[in-house]
This record gives sequence, C-alpha cells and structure tokens, in this order.
Amino acid sequence: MSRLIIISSRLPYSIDKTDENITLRQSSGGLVSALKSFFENTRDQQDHYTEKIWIGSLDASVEEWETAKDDADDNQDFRVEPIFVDPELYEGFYNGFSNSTLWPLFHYFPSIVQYDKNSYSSYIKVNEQFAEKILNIYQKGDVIWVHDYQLMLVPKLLRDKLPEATIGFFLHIPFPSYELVRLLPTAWKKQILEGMLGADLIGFHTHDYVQHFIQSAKMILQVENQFNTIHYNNRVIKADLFPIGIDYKKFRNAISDKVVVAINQSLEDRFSEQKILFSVDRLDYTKGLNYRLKGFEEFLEKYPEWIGKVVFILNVIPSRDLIPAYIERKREIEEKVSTINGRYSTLHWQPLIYRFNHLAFDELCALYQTADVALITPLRDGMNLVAKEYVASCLDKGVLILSELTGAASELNEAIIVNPTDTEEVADAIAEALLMPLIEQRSRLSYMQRRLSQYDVVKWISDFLDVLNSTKEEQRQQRVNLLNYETMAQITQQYVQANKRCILLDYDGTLAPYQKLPSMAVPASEIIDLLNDLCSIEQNEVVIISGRDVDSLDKWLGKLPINLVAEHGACIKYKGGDWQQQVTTSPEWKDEIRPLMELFVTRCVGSFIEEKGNTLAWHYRNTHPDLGFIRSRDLRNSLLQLITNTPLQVIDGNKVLEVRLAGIDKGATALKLIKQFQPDFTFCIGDDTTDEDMFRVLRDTAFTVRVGGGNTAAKYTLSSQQQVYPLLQKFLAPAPKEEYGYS
Ligand code: GDG
Repeated sequence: MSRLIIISSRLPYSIDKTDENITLRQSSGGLVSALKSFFENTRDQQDHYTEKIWIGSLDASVEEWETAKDDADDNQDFRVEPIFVDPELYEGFYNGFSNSTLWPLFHYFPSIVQYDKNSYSSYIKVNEQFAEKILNIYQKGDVIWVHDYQLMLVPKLLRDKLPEATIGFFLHIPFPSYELVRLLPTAWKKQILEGMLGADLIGFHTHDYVQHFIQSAKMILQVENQFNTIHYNNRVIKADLFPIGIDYKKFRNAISDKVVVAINQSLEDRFSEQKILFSVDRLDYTKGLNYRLKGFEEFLEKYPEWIGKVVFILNVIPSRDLIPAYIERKREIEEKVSTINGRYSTLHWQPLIYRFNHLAFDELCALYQTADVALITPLRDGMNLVAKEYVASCLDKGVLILSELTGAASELNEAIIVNPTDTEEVADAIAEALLMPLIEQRSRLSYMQRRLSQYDVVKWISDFLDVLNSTKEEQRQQRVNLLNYETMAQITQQYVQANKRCILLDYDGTLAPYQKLPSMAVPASEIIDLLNDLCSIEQNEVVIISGRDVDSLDKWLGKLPINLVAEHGACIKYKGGDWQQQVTTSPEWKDEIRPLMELFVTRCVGSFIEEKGNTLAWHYRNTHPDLGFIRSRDLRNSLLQLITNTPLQVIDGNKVLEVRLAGIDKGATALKLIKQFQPDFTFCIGDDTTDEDMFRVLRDTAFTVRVGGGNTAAKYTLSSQQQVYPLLQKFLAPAPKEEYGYS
C-alpha cells in the first residue's frame, strides 16, 4: 500500500476573481487532461494507492487559496498541495528558462533560444523549492512521479535526500538530438541530465526521444547502457517509451451528449453547403500555424473548384502571452488570416473562421465531430493529443492530416502524413482528404481508433507506474548480492580463522580507477601501503592478477613482497622470485594481427594499440562511444576470421579487444595458484569480463566479488571502485560500521 504523488509545474487550477467572489477553475492542457481522466477512471478501483496527491504551483496568494480551497476539496480524486512561488522568481523560471530556453531548444528552434544565467538560476531555485515541498510531504513507500521539462532537476534533488525512494520522470515534449542538447552551456546540460537520472524510470513519448536521451547521457555524462538500461552512479535506471493516450471513452461518450449534439446540429445547419476543415492549438511557434495557413492558401489557389465549398475553422488558444516570440507570432497569424480572407471572401462566404479564445469542452467535441478534415501540422510536437482526440471523436467520417514531426505520427500512420513546411504537400493533402471516399475514411479511422481505445490514458499511466515498480524490484534483486556489513563481517571472521589465505586482486578498475591511457593508472600511495601491509602478514599470499604487461606491474608493484600475474597468466612472478614465462609459442603471430588493428586505429579516432609480451590489445575507451563499439564489433569479426585454425583467441574486455593465446585466462591461472598455495581462505575481486573466468572457477571455494554493475558469476557485488580500498582495509583492522564506504 502506498501513496502516489504527482508533481507538475502548475496545479490544474487557476483562481478566478470577481468583486464578490474568489473561485478555483480547472485549467486545460495535455497533462491535466490525461491525469484527471486517470484519477476519474480509477476512482472506484481498489488500486494499491491509498492516496493521490498532486503538488504544483498556483498563481495565487496564500490568502486567495485559503478562500477558494474548498472548491478543490470537493474533488474526491486527489489531494491538492499548492506551492507558492515568488512571482519574480516564477517569471525567470517559467517564461525565462523553461519557455525561452528549454522549450525552443527541445522543439528544434535553436535560433530563438535564450541563454540567460539569471533565468537558469531561477530555474534551479524553483526546482529546489519543489523538491523541498515534496520532501516535507514524502512518506516511506510513496511513489513519486515528476512531470515535464520545467522540473528536470527535481528527481536528483530528491534522490540526494531519499536514496531509496521510487521516483519516475516523464517528459511531455520531444527530447531532441544530442546536437541540440550540446548547445547548452556544459554545466547546465550536465545538471539537467543528472537531474533526470535521479529518477528510476524516465519516460518519453517515442523511441526516437529515448534514443536521443541515452545518446546525450552517453556523450555528456559517459553513462554506460545496455539498450534501455542505464548504469549511472551505482544505480540502474530505465529509459523507455510510453506514448501518452487519451480518455477514449470520454470522447466517444460525447458523441451522444445532448449539449454536444445540439452544437453539432447548429454547425451542420450553418455549414451545410461547405466541408469543414478544423484545427485547434495553443498559440505557439511550434504549432506551424503560418505554414498551415500558407498551405491552405496554396490549396485555394491550386484547387479553385473548392472556393465557396470549404471553410477552415482555425482555433488558437491564448498561451504564454508575455513572451515576445509568442506576441510576434499572434500578429503574423492574424495578418495572414486577413490576407487570405481579404483575397478569397465573397459576400456570402469566407474561407477562414479565426478564433482566438478558449473553447468549452462541448464546443471542442462538437467541432471534432463535425469537421470533415482535421489539419494538425506542428513543426514539432512531443505527442499532440488533439490529433488523437479528433480520431476518437469521429463517428462515420473524418480525415486526419498530420505532421510527420509530431510524436503522434509514429502511432497514427493511417493519417495522411505530411511535412508541415512543404506547403504544396499540405495543399495536396487537403484536396486528397476532401475527396477521400467514405469507405476509406472509415477504414483508416477504425485502425487508429482500435489502437487509441486499447492504449488509453489509464493504460498509459498504469503502464508507466507498473514499469516504475518493476524497475524498483529489479534494483532490489540486484542489491541482494551487494556486499553489506554483515557479509563482510562473516568474511573477515573466516579470514581471521584461516591458516593460509590467498587474496587475488585485479588491478585496473579494482585497485586503480580507469584512466584515459593505461600508463596513467598509477597506484595511489594508500593502495601501495595497504598492499604492503597485507603482504607482510605471514599467512597471506597476495596476488595481483592482471591483464597488464610485465613492465607496468614491475614498475609500480615490483618492490612489494607480492605475487604478480601479467597478461592474464602468460607471465608470473612469485613473491621474491623472477618473472617466469608460462608460454612457449613465439610471438610472431602478432605480425599477422597488428596490421588489421592498425587499420582500425585509423578508422576510429581515439583508439590505440597496446602491445604486451604475449598480447595485442586494441583500446577504444577514448573514442566516440557508439563509433568505438561499432568498430569493435567489426574488428572482432575480422579478427575471428583471421585466427581460425590458430592457437589464438579474441577477448572482449572493458573497452578493449585483446588477442592472445587460447587457454591462458585468469580462471586457469587462479586455479594454478590455488593448487600451489593450498589456502583455506580465498578472496577474489575484479571488475572486468576477464575476471569472470576467475569468478566461475572459484565460485564454490572462494569469496568472489565483482566491482560495478552487470551480470556476474561472482557471489557478491560492490557498487564502485572507490569502495575497494575501505573493503580491503577491513582485513587489516576491524573498523566500526560507520567507517565503511559500502552499505
Ligand atoms: C504537451 C506537449 C503532448 C486545448 N485547448 C483547449 C482544450 N485543449 C486540450 C486539448 C488537448 C490538450 O488541451 C492539448 O494537448 P496537446 O498535446 O495538443 O499539447 P500541450 O498542451 O502543448 O501538451 C504535447 C502533451 O503535453 C501530452 O503529453 O501531447 O506534445 O507539448 O487535450 O483537447 N480543451 C478545451 N478547450 C480548449 O480551448 N476544452
């Protein structure tokens, strides 16, 4: 049993003030429509949320809220928790960074993006204010769902304070290509992506947006991912698509609603001689209204037979009227409308009916039902609910013309899909739609309607929340094996009791963090001291078991009384002894392999070859992440062909491909050492795929620990390399619980 907390920048209410009265009014908008429908539809269901709370800002004073809040209390579906933001701060947050930076950038209008530090700082402050409010309300077990681009920093602000909380984030607008995101100043883009990655599940409308997000997170924050699963800061995060649905039943029911039927009738009477073209959008440069009008003008020009027989009802809803880009747009639209009407109107007919006002829901439904064609042609739109609502409202006729640049186009492909800037294509699409036979109209509609009725808004929300919960469950499962205080206490107890101990330690990614170049991963002095202390205990056989070459190990660790394994076992130096080559084959094979690797170095900027005594390695850590991976697959295939019928093998390591003799791996080497040392306590730790060979062979006889995420044969996992030092220290001196770097 838990509570559901929804957070959006605005509450779905505004305050209406008259001289005598202050009342609350429900406001319209994509998110509001969707969530309200979900709450209404699940009102009677015994679902597992004991309470639903909606947190958001309210454009009112605390006193006004106190007077009007009874109106909200009448609503049984959710508890309302308003946030009162200082108006000046809100201005910088909302009209500033949200709608003059993020909105144009994410909708591919880079030329009008404003980069204003003050607005960004307001954005941070308001996000912090939201996080603070949520933290005050939050109770253990609550499910938190943060919505949209205005609140992208909130998930991380919450995660910092509530590491265990269940947090979802959904972006309602497009997530643009990395090329757009990179235009933001470095600190901003990092903070925004880190902000989103504070969530457990990040939802988008389309597959493309998911891919763009993952790509940006890879390029900017160097996250690792396997398909839609992202590994970041020791957490597993999912990014996935959840195309928002509509309240399908509500629009179907409206078909028989008495008020709607009456408006419908009057529209049909008034326009009995004409076909109706219709559109409704907020006033926004992303909606492509100018191109749409141009397309309509070209239609009248190219298909004059329709003059007098068609009317375009263009509804524009006032929005963001304090932002200059919006005011300018309104003027342009109105000029274009009067140009078209001036040019084509007759005494009895005018081609365009332009309205700049809110529509009542009944009126909207009646227009949806009466319109012969809906012309929905945004230049960019996260989804576009109007297109879906129109399709749901059509009974036995109706054609949707839809821009390919909307999220909805990826679901409604039976619409006539157009490019909104190709005004000739738009003109032709209008003509095609007006002449489309009824049977074809109905067939196209029925495909789309089936889809919309199946994945409606209730399904959308429950789908998101189900995946959020299962992501959380997956994280819990992975944590079962996380090395905790109790397990480490048991391990050290056995360590203390043992007479002979073998401690197998991988080097890169375990004792030292990965660096740009292998030569830069010099051991820290505290690691050297720790190894020295561990080695000086008589019962201990400490082994550095690495893929490194002899020279690096010798240079960094050669002075310690320690066992060293180079190149996964091709060379071994026992404590106090000399290096012994374990391989007798001559390394001439390298001359065959090197040219191929060199070719790949030139084909993949940033990659390089590391040549060791018995191994050739091609590193791609410093390349473009996608290109490096793709090239590594090509190289791997070519290498596999080249080594057929040779004693060689190709090994996939952490951002490295290695070619070496088959039969030499850390697993075989570890077994050889165990046989030699005969320990009654074995501890083995590593981070790489090559360490998995050890984990597999030692699984039943040793304490095996994998550093970092991913599937593993090791018994335990440790979430990061930084936790290795405090863990190994435990073998030297038992420390109080709070001193551990691991949980
Ligand atoms: C964002 C994304 C994404 C509009 N005017 C009136 C009115 N509406 C209702 C419509 C529809 C909703 O508002 C508009 O939804 P959109 O999807 O078209 O656009 P945004 O508000 O910009 O929403 C968008 C959406 O989030 C959901 O994720 O689709 O891409 O930009 O439901 O019916 N309703 C009434 N009168 C109006 O004047 N009654």
